[in-house]
Amino acid sequence: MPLVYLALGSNLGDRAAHLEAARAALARRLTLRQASRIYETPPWGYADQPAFLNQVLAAETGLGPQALLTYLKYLEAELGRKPSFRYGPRAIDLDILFYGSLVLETPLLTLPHPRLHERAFVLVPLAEIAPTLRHPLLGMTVAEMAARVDAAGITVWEG
Ligand code: PH2
Ligand code: MG
Ligand code: MG
Repeated sequence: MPLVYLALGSNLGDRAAHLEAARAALARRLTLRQASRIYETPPWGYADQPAFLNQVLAAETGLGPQALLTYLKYLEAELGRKPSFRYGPRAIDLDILFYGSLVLETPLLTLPHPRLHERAFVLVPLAEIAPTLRHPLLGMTVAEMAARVDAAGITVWEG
């Protein structure tokens, strides 16, 4: 089964509880293999919103990429996510970063995640659990990508 890497994010309500509920819900359909620590991260893309908690998970799943995406969207709704605007605040965000080394571009899903290499809030936790993972299109490892982004303001969240 392919190893998939998922990004979890929350910046509304009880952020840590949202991440915990997401991990528990994901474990119903995926076998969780690794979890990064939780990081508190400054909002990226749209500054005027609360800080996020972010975490990255590695998991095995029998779900194909599209079925996995559908499942993540279903879980976001089940966990209480309400519609917002692009890069805006959300109770829970579940994104696929990598699906094995699959490269895919469909109207609904692009893999690897098309902006992961720009995002310190993804690369810092990802580098903790998968520093040698190589981006199939960019040729760089996660550690190399993480070294190129500005990680200012990102801290391990101690609860
Ligand atoms: N998610 C976004 C937009 N901006 N910033 C941080 N720090 N963490 C996120 O998870 C995040 C964001 C849209 O998905
Ligand atoms: Mg996102
Ligand atoms: Mg998302």
